[in-house]
Order: sequence, then C-alpha cells, then structure tokens
Amino acid sequence: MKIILQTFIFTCLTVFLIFVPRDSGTNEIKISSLFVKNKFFVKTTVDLGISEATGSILPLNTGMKSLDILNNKYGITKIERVFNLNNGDPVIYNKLEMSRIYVFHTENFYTYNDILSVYEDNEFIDFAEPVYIGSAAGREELSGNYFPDDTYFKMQWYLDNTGSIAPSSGGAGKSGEDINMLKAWEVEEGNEDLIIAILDSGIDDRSKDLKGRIWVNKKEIPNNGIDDDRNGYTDDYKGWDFAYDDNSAGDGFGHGTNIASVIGAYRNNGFGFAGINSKSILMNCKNLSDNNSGEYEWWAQSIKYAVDNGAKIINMSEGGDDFSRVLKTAVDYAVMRGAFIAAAMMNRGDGKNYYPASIYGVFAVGATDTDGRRCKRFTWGGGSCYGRHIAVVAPGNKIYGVDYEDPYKFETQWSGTSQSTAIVSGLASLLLSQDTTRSAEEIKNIIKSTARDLTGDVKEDKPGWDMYYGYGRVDCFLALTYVDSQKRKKIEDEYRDRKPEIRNEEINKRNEVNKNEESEHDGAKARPDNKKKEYENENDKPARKR
Ligand SMILES: [Ca+2]
Ligand SMILES: [Ca+2]
Ligand SMILES: [Ca+2]
Ligand SMILES: [Ca+2]
Repeated sequence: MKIILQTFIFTCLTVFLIFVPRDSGTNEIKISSLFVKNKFFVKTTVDLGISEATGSILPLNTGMKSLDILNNKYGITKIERVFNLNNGDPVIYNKLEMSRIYVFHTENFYTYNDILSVYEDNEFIDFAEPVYIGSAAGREELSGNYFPDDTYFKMQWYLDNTGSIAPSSGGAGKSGEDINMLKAWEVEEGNEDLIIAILDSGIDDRSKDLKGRIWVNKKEIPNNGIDDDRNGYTDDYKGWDFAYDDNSAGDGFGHGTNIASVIGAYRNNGFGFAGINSKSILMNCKNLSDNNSGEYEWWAQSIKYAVDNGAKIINMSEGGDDFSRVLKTAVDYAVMRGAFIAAAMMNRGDGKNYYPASIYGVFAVGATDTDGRRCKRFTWGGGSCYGRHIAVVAPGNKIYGVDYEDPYKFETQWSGTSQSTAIVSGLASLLLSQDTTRSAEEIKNIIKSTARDLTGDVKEDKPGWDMYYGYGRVDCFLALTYVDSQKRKKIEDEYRDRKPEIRNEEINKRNEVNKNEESEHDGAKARPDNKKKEYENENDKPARKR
C-alpha cells in the first residue's frame, strides 16, 4: 500500500520549468521556477459546500455554476481544503479566511495562461496560484578525512571557534568568530516544556543524541486508526509526514536530522555532538520529500499544524523562489498566534527574495564562515544570499551533526543558511526557555540588538544593519544576558580571570573525550556487522522511504 502511495506521490511530484520572457505582460504573474503541474491553489470568495456523502468537495457541484463549468472544462478531479480548523484558533482562522483556500487537482498539464488566469477571472475566485516547490537550504559534504580524529565537540567550531578550521573561500579560520556558546550555557540550557517544530526532511532519532527528544503527541493513541485528539491527523503520535501524508516522518534525505541535532542534540551525554538546547522538545514535521523537494501545500499545512499542536519556535531551513499568498496566510496565522519563525536566506549567493524568508514576520538568517565573514562559498559552492529582509547571520559552513543513515557516523557535515537558521532557532528557544512570557517580537529584538556588528568584510559589513549581515552575527551569551548586565559581567570576569586555565582544562577535557569517543567509534568500525545488526533488529527503527 505504501509503495503504491509513494509511486503515486512521485508521479504527482513531476515538475517542470517555465521561462517567462521579460516584459511579457503587466498583469502576468512571473512563473520562473518549480511548481506542481497537476494541482493549484485557489481562494474562493465564499466557502465551497462539502458533500455530506463523501466528506469532500465535488468539483462539478460546487454550488457555483460558472465555477462548475470551469472545473468541467479543465478536468478538475478533486478539491481539498488546504487549512482545516482542526484544533486551531477559530478567530484567526476566520480573520485570515483560511477556510476558503483550496487545492484543485487536475489530471491535465497546465500553464499559468491556460488555467490560472481563467480561474482568477472567475467571479467566485479571489486568487489562483501555482503550488510552488522549494527545497532545503543546506547541502551535505562528507569530508571523511578532515576531522575524524578530532573530538566531535571540537568539530563544532560554531559553538567555540579556535580558528583551526579554514573557511571555504580560502584564508584562515578566526578564533572567537562563533556564537559565544560556552558562556551562554552558563545562563540557560533550555526548558523541558518548550516545543520547537522542525519543518524539514524528517528526523531520524535512533542516535543517542536525539532519542527521547522528539515530541510525542500524548493525546493521540498510536496506530489505532483513530484521530484521537481530533486535530485532523490520524495517529500523529510523533509528528506528521506532510510530504507522504502519513504518520511516519523518518528522514529520507539527511537534512532534517542534521538540523535537529544542531538545535537539540543532547549535550554532556558523552556522545556525539552538543546541541544548542539539549532540553526542549523537537516536533517532527516532515515537509520535504526524500529528494529535497517541498510543495508549498505541505509547507503551509505544516506551519499551521506546528502552531496548533503547541510549537512556539518554528524552524524552516528551506525556501522556494516564489511568493505565495497561501504560504503567507500560514505564516500570518503563526505570527498572529505568537510563534517565532526562522527561515533560511538560501544559498545561491544572490540578492533575490526567497520564501518564506522574505515573508513579513519571518526572521531571515544568512550564513557566516569560520573566519566570521559572510559565506561567499560553502564547501560545495553557492553562497549566503542577501537582501533587505535579512535579520541576522550565524555560522553555516561545515556544520557537523547526526547522520541519518548511521547513528555511529560522525563525519557528516552540512553547509548552508539552513544550518545558520537552526542555530538561530536554537538561540530563540533558549531565550523563550529563560522567560516563557517573551513574545516573538521581543525575542527578535533581543537577538538583533545583541548581534555582533562589524565582524565581516568591511566592504559589506557596514556599521549597523546591512543587507549582507543584517544586524550582525548572533551572540548567544549577549542575548541571554540582555536583561541582566550583572550576570553578564560576573560570567565575563570569571572567564577572563580564569581564561587560560579554563581554556587549557577545556582543551584537555575535549582531548580526553575525543580519545574515548575515538575508541568507541573505532570499536563500532571494528565490528560493523554487530552494529549493523543492532539497528536492523531495532523495532522502532523509522521506516526508510527512498
Ligand atoms: Ca491526531
Ligand atoms: Ca490514534
Ligand atoms: Ca551529545
Ligand atoms: Ca553591519
């Protein structure tokens, strides 16, 4: 059944490119990028009637004659509501007119001029737009030989940069060009009740660093075929897979597992990596397919799901080329309900707008390298995008984390503004853990006003906000001591006075950890069959979808 469903979904995912020539028409919506060819979004002027017999909307019996005629003409096979109220906020839901946003499915190939403009002209249609497709903003690099003999924490240069790792654009790494995390952890480690939603390619939680960290929907009885909590998703016991429309949100791509570990890997558990927040809960909302493709329908629905089910921080390390009123509606819903959303500026090294990063209310994050400068080149190429909507930057190159295929593999690194976004979501979650009454606006203001300015290339990093670095590189310690200058001074003095000792002690400790980890790692390598068996036999191994 699952295989059939996946085949069907992959068929649906077939995408194509349309190049619209410049100056091709004043009212024409520019369609320059990827979108799903056999469905499109429609917002109607009135609610469509839902059939009592089928529970869905009959394409040829909407109750609006001219719309029925169009649906017949264009072979509309199915109409579905994008946002159901479920357990959401009815006031905001109605205010944003979310009930009137639908997906129209058709079996036919269409172009904008063929269908969307005709629908937009219909008296019962508010707007029609393509279901665009975006992708994750990080790319995997397997270095294998650069860091394998080092401690895993020491690989995490962005937490405590000793300058030992070179940036991808050449030159040398620079000590201190990090997010000032060691001191920050003295102030706040995270709140166990806070939920951080990770909207990504899914999370593989077999690693000791992630096991037990994933949000469990306590109101849902698993695998009884009933939507016990009536939130619109049956058996969503550990989040939801919006890409394949089921309750098994394993990672088939690796991106989401890396993001999850950057935000929330267990720290001080003698294993793997240190997450920024090792206490809060990670909600798994899979909205990227296993080939890194994300339909805006999944993105919009997963945003609402995250908010409705209690997430206060939403991480979107992904983006698409196109503005969408439907995606904006979902963002507005989240913002109006007080959620903090961070999104990636994206990685093409240009000044274009990507979405959701460019949508008002979203905190857009760019990437810096190990020398503190904007990443003009990641390990794999590309570069951190810039523009008027950028809020801050954070490290985003050579970011090691949990591997999605092998929980005992520690050489996997990803690079991109995705990873920077995860760092900022981690910081936002610590600020909210520290004071749960803080609003998303207050969190944004604290992060912006404590960011480090003038740390980058002088041609780009102008005093104050600029379009390449935003307000600057985030500083977790300064952010977490924003309201307590005495605490800030005390910790700074302590570190300054004892710095050489602490530093040496720390380095020795890390070397010691490294030795242990190495032998554990080597041990795993020495008996790969045992290790392999171990997780082949594991019952709760998430279904691998490829
Ligand atoms: Ca449910
Ligand atoms: Ca159930
Ligand atoms: Ca760990
Ligand atoms: Ca600046």
